[in-house]
Amino acid sequence: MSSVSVILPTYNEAENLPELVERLDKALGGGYEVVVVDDNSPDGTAEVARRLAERFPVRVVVREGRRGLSSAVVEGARAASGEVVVVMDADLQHPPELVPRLVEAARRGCLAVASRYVQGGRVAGWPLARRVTSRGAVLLARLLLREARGVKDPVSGFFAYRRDCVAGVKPTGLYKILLDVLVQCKPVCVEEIPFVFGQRTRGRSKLGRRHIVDFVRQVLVLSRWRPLKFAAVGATGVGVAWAVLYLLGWLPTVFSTAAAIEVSLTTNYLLNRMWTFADRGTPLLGGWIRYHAATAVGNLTNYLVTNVLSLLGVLVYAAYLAGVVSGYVANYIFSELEVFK
Ligand SMILES: Nc1nc2c(ncn2[C@@H]2O[C@H](COP(=O)(O)OP(=O)(O)O)[C@@H](O)[C@H]2O)c(=O)[nH]1
Ligand SMILES: [Mg+2]
Repeated sequence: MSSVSVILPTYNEAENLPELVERLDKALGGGYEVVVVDDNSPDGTAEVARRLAERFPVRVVVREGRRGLSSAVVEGARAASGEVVVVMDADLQHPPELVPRLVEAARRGCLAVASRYVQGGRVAGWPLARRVTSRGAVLLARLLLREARGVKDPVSGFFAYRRDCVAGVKPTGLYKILLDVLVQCKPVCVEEIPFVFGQRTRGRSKLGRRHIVDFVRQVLVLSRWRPLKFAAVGATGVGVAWAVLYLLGWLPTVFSTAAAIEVSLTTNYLLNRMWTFADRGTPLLGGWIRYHAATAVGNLTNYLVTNVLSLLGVLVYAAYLAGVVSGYVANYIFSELEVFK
């Protein structure tokens, strides 16, 4: 029985595994096991791992006909025996020398995240496009997932936590398993430890465009599709506003538009409160007031766009639709961050 299990998901990492296991052994000394979860790599990674098992406490799990970093990590945690699991890439981009510090924080009951985006952490040698994509991913995760908001690098692939929890996670995406751990395990504390994400010197990255699409889908799933629900509620609000504009057709547009906005704002708020953000327990009146403040920019934009377009001769219903579309994105961001926090 070892108290720490290092989970190494691998796909074509035969060239990196020996150096990694040797450095892990040096860093940890003893009382650990390595669980290699290999998706039947054509380069013979599993064979290399079995040879390493003759000299080190290495176990090998080979999955046939399956791919996916996240599911490999969970299967590794299920096969592991340690109280704490460390999850890391097998390509030496995650320095094994950091593992003892992660383990120490995890033993204290925290989710320990090796972080590229706290003071002292960084990535080495990434082209601008990859930097921007990574920052965008962090931003999206923190905007849509409350559990990720306090974490500077919620999409790191290098972390340590209690095994029982990681083993029970249901992966919602292909490769950002830390997001699942944050949302599904709800750790009481997260400790971020800075590290430099190194460059790959051997083998090649498996990251592709489909992983970006998969990531966006994963964040939407974990957010329980909130942005889409919010948009659906917004669509009902347009119907409500059109009805008000129709009923108040005898009033000047500057007044009927204001009434249409106020009434639909209120129905939108009520629907978002009982559906989109049902889990937040937002107080009825206080939330309604904050919702006014949060949607003020969007509503003002809507009001101006609608009136200007209708002055220019556009049918008021069409003008209103254009106004609503222009305010939607600003509204959503304010609601996430200020109203339903
Ligand atoms: N078991 C398994 N491991 C994978 C899979 N895809 C990637 N990995 C491993 O996950 C780690 C990170 O992958 P990598 O391609 O280096 O991603 P990058 O560092 O973001 O470019 C490496 O150890 C890979 O071998 C997969 O489909 N199955
Ligand atoms: Mg890598």
